[in-house]
Amino acid sequence: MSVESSVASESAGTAAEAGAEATARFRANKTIGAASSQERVARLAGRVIKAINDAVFEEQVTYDEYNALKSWLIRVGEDGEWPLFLDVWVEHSVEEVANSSRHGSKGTIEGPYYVPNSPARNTPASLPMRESEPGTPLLFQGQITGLSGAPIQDAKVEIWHADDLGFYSQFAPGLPEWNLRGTVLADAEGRFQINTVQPAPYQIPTDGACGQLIAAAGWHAWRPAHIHLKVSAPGYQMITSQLYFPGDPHNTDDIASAVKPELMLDVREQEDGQSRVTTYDFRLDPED
Ligand code: MBD
Ligand code: FE
Repeated sequence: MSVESSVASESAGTAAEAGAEATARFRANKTIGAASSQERVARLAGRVIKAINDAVFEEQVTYDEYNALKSWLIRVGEDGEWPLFLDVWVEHSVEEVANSSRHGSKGTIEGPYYVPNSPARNTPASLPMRESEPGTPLLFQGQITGLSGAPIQDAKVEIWHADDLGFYSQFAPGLPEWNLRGTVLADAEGRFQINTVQPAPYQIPTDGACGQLIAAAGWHAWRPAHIHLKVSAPGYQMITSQLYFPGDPHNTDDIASAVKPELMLDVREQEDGQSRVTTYDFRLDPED
């Protein structure tokens, strides 16, 4: 396939296709830890069930509304959108709880579109991309240190993001497998330089169950443009994060509630007027 035709054939695909892929990825990649104790299961499941029943009484929910909920939940599964639904509306609070005792860089949610084992390259590196990848070229650079600011050896940056049309490789048809996904190995001082293109804002699929809820509630489906990262080094806690671009209209109303002030990039125009550069440093907490 030529570069032109591969750009031209790129499309959103259907919600059910992206959902099926995200569901399969989750099943393949996430190992569920040791089962919780019976007490913990009873406590958590009991609270969630009680919260729903409380809402039924407080809102005087009708049978029509109960059946609408039932058919919608069935559809979430059929569309494979449980990963999307949970990562958009629930993961942000789980992340906040999980990382509340860290002292280093802030993290945020992983979302449904991470793929492990992306192609590894030494810094300075370009992410895998098409020959004429659309979008503004972006040099993303920085340094990975410990809490004291001392450089860390053998650090690496896993990075993945949407393209200039807002599509993720492996979750939208017509894109090369590893497009705009890579693992960059930092130098001996923890410094990295990554050439990529600036991602576009992302609209979650509107033709599936989540889109149906958004339309029915009069919400919007947008996330601000963002770069996903996992930064790690031996002896340190991995940080999962996302970085955002100043001025994006959805920085203040992200549907996934995953923007934090500490995650805003400072993006400069390069002298050529055609490309941009941004520097962001990571401080990793030691393993406990
Ligand atoms: C995304 O790209 C994303 O990052 C999240 C959290 C949810 C849906 C799509
Ligand atoms: Fe994303």
